Amino acid sequence: SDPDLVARATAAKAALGDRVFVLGHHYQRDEVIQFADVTGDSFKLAQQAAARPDAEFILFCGVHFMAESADILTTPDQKVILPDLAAGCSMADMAVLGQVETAWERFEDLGITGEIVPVTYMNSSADIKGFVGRNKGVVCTSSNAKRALDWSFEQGSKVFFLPDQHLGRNTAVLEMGFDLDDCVLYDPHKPGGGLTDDQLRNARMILWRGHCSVHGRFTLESVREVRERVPGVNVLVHPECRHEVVRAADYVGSTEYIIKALDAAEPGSSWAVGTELNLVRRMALAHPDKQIMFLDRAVCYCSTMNRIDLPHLVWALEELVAGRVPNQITVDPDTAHHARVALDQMLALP
Ligand code: CIZ
Ligand code: SF4
Repeated sequence: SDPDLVARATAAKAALGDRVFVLGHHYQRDEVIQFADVTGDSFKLAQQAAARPDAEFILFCGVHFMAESADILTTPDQKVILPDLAAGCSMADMAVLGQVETAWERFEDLGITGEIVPVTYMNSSADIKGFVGRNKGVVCTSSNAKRALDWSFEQGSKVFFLPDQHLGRNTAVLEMGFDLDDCVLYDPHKPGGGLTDDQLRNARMILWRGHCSVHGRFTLESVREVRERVPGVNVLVHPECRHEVVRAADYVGSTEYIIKALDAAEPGSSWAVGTELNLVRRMALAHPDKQIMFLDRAVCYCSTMNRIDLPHLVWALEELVAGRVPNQITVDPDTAHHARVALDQMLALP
């Protein structure tokens, strides 16, 4: 990275000292990660933000929904900053509150809301988490999705899973023994979600039609191709991948799981990893004694994660040094309260 920008970021961060705490998501660029005080997946970063009540500024190098979660979990005096406001998440954007409320009204008309527990993946807007909190549901991450579903099926007989259809389906079918037929796909762009009344009445999992634009691009063909090319390869994927990809893989798990698996892998072993490219490249560099490769060379970075680059980081830090607060992310108190209820329910899962 540009030595001048590195020097400016270093100087600005030193000038701010403990007033600023820089969080870096694993999918961030190396040029940004080098300035992170802590790295993690979205869940770990939310916890880390909450564990730093003395830091005046939480500089969040990640995407918008993560900065919102940090704002919800930190004190009112702390300011959460996202270095580029255009760093959104295409998956989170696939579930807009108005659409979700329309779906819920449909369920109400059918008289089934009493049996439905809404569950939202961490990768969703604060509005959606607030909706879930208001309706006695729970937030989940890719590492506790099964526990969240187990709890939900103790509360009701159906789950309305937002916004990632793949995480919902993979967890229900591969970890809980559901049939594919137990899951239906609610499409917010079709009248009535594209589902009949009977389909909704009979379903155990109502999956929202959302997906990750990075993980959703890995295909069964990617898995076949790498197995042919690299004999003995271990295929390791994130549960945001399509069902058939996860089924064909050898290992599936969250970002933190993937990192631990690669750290613990035998020297000389080969790994084809189906997750974001910045992370896979960093893991390959960290383990030159293992053959760590990307599951499909046609899939690339998360473009919104990559919006946070060194120039944006330098700008945000220098604004803070100058006494201004750039790009603050705030969640309105009512939404934050209900979102917090759903997040706390997750933290209380057995
Ligand atoms: O796909 C993502 O953005 C993930 C896995 C985020 C996270 O850290 O949970
Ligand atoms: Fe969203 Fe996928 Fe990017 Fe994660 S990798 S921030 S889920 S688009």
